[in-house]
Amino acid sequence: MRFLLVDPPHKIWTILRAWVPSPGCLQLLGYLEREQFDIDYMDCTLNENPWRDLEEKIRREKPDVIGISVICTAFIYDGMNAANLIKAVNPKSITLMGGEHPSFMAEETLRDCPAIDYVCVGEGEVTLKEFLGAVEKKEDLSKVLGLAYLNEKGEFVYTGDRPFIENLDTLPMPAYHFAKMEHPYVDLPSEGKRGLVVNFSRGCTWDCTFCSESAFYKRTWRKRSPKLIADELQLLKEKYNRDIFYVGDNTFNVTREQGIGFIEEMLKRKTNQHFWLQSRADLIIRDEDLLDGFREAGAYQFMMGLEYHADSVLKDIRKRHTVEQARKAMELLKKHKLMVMATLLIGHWEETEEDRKAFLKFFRKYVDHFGLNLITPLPGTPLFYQMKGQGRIEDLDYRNFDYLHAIMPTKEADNLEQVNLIYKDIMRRYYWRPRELLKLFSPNPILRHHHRYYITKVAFNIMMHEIFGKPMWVQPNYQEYKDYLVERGEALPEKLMTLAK
Ligand code: B12
Ligand code: SF4
Repeated sequence: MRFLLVDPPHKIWTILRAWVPSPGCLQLLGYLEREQFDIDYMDCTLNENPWRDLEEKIRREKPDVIGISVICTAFIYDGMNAANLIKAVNPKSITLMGGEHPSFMAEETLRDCPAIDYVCVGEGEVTLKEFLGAVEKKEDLSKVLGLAYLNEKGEFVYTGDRPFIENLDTLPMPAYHFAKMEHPYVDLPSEGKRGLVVNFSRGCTWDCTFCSESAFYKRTWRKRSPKLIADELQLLKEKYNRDIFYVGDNTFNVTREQGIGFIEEMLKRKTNQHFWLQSRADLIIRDEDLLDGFREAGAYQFMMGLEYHADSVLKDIRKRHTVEQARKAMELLKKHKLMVMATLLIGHWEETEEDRKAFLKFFRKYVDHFGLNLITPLPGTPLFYQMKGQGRIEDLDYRNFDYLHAIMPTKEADNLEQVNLIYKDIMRRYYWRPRELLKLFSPNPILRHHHRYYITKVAFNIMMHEIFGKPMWVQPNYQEYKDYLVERGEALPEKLMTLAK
């Protein structure tokens, strides 16, 4: 029985133009390979003609089961379109979708897209293994935990929660050999070196209201041991020539021991690799004595979700740290020569222009990388249910749930377009300052490179879009599914055209 895992054609991240394989997919492949399943992988973002190549592959190889990965809410329609295309080409293929959004919205996903046979709810490895085993042996799928589907009567069935894998060290290494690591597109632009996104832990023990991660992992945190992390990084250096990484772990150093272990291992290995890690303000303060060690071990930047400059908002979103702690953490990182990347959330209900002035004043003093986002009620999060209950969600087109589009109005800006303009205005006010432009000549090579890249590529593109209406950048091989169907003319059933979102 042949299984194909598909990362459907979708836009890559315009802001960073990070074009990297999904760590979750590679982890699933590594697991299934160890279990000796007959598997294949297609990261459609890398294909010259993503939809056509997917169609041809299905027609040619007719995999028995096709898994579709959807890691962002914003990609759900891409996943549905892939399922529609797969079923149109080979109705016998069984389709199974996994990832955060379909997990939270399993019933809605199944009802909206009949081409999806099953949804894997939650962590994928064990569910997928049991699912494939049961399909192969024609066993009862209702016994496989973590599955959702519609039965013959059209009723929604959920087989029950799949327990989390207790020890992540029992997982094999992600199957990098399935990814096209040498493909010129596979990159995370940084300092002119070829980068990658990696992931070494799952979840987070805090409970910020907007966070889909702590909701998905039910406020738990599990991690790989520092030795295995270092083994993986060493492999990435030696076999794939990767020296710079965005470590996607929500909160890298939930425990001090994890930080200490990482520092010790990386200092021992001397691989001379560089890392952008994620943490929280309170943990940076707790681990002040480790910051030099982190730097020596290769960390060049900490990204923290500092969100806002007012304690009332931090309390409202349950950030569980204060503005004073945010300031202190930024100062400490500077003191220890680590760059500060702050992810920030604007668009709060009570927000006024005065607040935005104070917001800019507070953050621009310290921040090297300004990760400005619009607060977004991601399905599955407490914020989603809260906002839904209050009738504040005005846009339910999931394509826009990428933190860059307004989904909710504020008390003052009562239409979404106004909120979008506010976002653009803050970006302009932050980036077009002499101090920010000076970073183009910073002695810090990473900061200098990032700013040159950002200003010449991203900011310039946004400016041209706004002034001259030039299209926003998307990767050259990106194609909307609808456009593909038009290009294909009669070859696909007409019904598909109406399904294409
Ligand atoms: C890697 C990553 C990226 C990479 C994408 C790489 C890629 N090719 O997909 C980059 C850096 C480019 C990126 C960008 C963005 N990302 Co991102 N990213 C992550 C990150 C850090 C790690 C994901 C990961 O690998 N996790 C580890 C694996 C093990 O978990 P997993 O992917 O969920 O997979 C498991 C299950 O979901 C399931 N599963 C998944 N797929 C499938 C398929 C099948 C068939 C089955 C059975 C199971 C299954 O099994 C897996 C193993 O257990 C997460 C945060 C996090 N720590 O998870 C955010 C995250 C996924 N990103 C997010 C977002 C919003 C974005 C952006 C839209 C913008 C932004 N502001 O960050 C952009 C735009 C994306 C784009 N246009 O490309 C959100 C998504 C939230 C949501 N519900 O929409 C997350 C959760 C972070 C967050 N909370 O903000 N991202
Ligand atoms: S600290 Fe970060 S990862 Fe943890 S719940 Fe809050 S936003 Fe999510």
